[in-house]
Amino acid sequence: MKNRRIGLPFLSTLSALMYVPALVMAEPAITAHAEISGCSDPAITGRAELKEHRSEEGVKQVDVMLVVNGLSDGKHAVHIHETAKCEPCGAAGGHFDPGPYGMSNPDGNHPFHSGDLINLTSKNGKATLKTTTTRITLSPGPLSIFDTDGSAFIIHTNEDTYCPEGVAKGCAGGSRDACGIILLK
Ligand SMILES: [Cu+2]
Repeated sequence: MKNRRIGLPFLSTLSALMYVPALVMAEPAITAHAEISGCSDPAITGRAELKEHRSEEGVKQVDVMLVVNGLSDGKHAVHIHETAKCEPCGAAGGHFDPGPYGMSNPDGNHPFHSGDLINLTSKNGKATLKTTTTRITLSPGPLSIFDTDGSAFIIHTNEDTYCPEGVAKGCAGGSRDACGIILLK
């Protein structure tokens, strides 16, 4: 008589019962957006999308996507500024930087402010930027851009040189071309 492996179905049922997969609780994505408008030029318009997710090690990261039309061709500094106000664009205040260094030295920390991003390059009046930052969060916490007075994007007239010789006038992009208040979706 052929040896029938009757034990196999039982064993596979047992091993399936013993295998308890780790509970992976998918966190709902936190997203935000901003409508971008020119500070004085109504031809400048755009939109920003932000999405917070965690790295494999659990670090909060925020993807930033920006599309802006109507800027002059070339590079433009982009930062998250400290206040959710765009009228006038100066009301957005300085660069978002809630850490202790930013509190004590609001201008001196460039390009290491929490809200410092990278340059946006405009070509034929169209500009897109895709970047990821670990310096801010959308969720509550010490680096949340949704603090008591909110935050806003500022797009500057010139490029961010990242101030290699220390902070000098205009090295972080100079005057302000466009602004957008950041809102949770
Ligand atoms: Cu700025």
